Amino acid sequence: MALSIGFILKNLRPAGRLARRCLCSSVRDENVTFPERVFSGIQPTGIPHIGNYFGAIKNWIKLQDTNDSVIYSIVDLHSVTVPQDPTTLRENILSMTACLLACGIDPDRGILFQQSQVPYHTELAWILGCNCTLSRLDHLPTWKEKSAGMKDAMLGLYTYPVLQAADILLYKGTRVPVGEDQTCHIELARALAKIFNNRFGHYFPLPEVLLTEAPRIKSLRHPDKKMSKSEANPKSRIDLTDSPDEIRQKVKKAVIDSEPKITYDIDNRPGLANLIGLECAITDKSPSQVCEENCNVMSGQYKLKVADLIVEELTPIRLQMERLLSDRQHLSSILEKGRDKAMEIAEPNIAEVKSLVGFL
Ligand code: AQP
Repeated sequence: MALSIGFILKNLRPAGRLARRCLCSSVRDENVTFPERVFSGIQPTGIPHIGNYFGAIKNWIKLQDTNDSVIYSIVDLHSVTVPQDPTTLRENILSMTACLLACGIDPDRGILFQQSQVPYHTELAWILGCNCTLSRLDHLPTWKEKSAGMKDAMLGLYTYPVLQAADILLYKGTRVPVGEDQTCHIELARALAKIFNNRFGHYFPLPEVLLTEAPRIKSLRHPDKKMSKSEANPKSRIDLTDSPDEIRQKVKKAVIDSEPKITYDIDNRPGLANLIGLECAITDKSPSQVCEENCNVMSGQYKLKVADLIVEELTPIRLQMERLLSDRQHLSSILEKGRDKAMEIAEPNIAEVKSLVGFL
C-alpha cells in the first residue's frame, strides 16, 4: 500500500493536488490495518555488550525467521546526543555493522542500514516534536539518568525519544524488540502516533514493545544498575569481543553477596540473580531449574560455570566479527544497500505525512 502510494505521488505530478487529496482521505480510514513490521535500532557507541545482546539483538535474529519485514538501524544520530570523536564514530559504525552480522543479522532477509543515511528520520522527528509537550519528555527516566550530573545537558539528549518515535513510525513499525530500559520510549512513540492520527487521520500503527526473557542485564560491578556501554568501568560489562580470559576475569570479579548457596532472589541477591539470568538466557532454562541443578555448587564455582557458558556463546561471534572487519568495503556496501532499501519505504511515507500535515 505505502509503496504504491509513493509510486502514485512520484508519477502523478500534473494531477498532484487532487491525487494527494484522494490519498489523504484514504488514509483517514480508521479500519485500516497495518502489516506487521519489526523495527529496532542500536547506537554505535562502542562494542555491544551482553546486555545489548541478550536484551535485544538475540530477539532481532529470532524475528528475522518469523517476520516478513524486519528493519534494523545503526542509530548514529542518537549517538551524538553525547559528544563523539568523529574518527571513533566512523569506526564504531563499521564495527557495529560487523558485530550485528556476526551475531546473525542477515541483510538479505531484512534491512540493515545507518540512520543518518536516510534524511527523513529528522524531518519526521520535527513534525512529531511539534505535537509533543515538554511534560511528556520531562518525566522519562533515561533523560533524568543521563542528564544527572551534567552541568549543561544538550537539547538532543532531551528530545531524542521523539527521534526514536520517528525512526519507528517512518517505517510504520508495528513491533519493536528492545531492552526493558526502552519501554517508556516505545510508549512515547505510541502516544505520538495517537496524537498524529487524531489530528491528521489514521496514518500510523501503534507500535508494541517486544522484550526477551532477559530484558535487563545488570552491571557486573553495580547490580542495581543496568549494564551499559557508557559506564566508565569496563569491568562492569562483558563486550561481545572480549577474549575468554577477559570474560572469566570479569565474571570472577562480579559483585555478589557472601552467601555461598545458589538461590534466585532478585531483590536481596541481585548480583547472583544477574548471573543466573545470564545462564537462563544462554540455555533457555528457568531460574528454578538452574538453582536445582546447582544446589551443591558454591557461588565461587558457579561463577566459573557461567563464565564458561558465556565464552562458548561469544567465541564464534568474536571470530566472525574479526573476519568481517578485514573487509571494510564489504561492510560499507551492505550499509549502502540497506540505505537504498530503507529509502524505498521511507520516501513515500514521509511524502504522505507531509501531505497530511499540509506541506504539499
Ligand atoms: N543492560 C541491558 N539489558 C538488556 N537490554 C539492554 N539494552 C541496552 N542495555 C541493556 C538494549 O540494547 C538495545 C540497544 O541499546 P543502545 O546501544 O541503542 O542504547 P542503550 O539502551 O543506551 O544501551 P547502552 O549500552 O546503555 O548504551 P549507552 O551507554 O551508549 O547509552 C536497546 O534495545 C536497549 O534497550
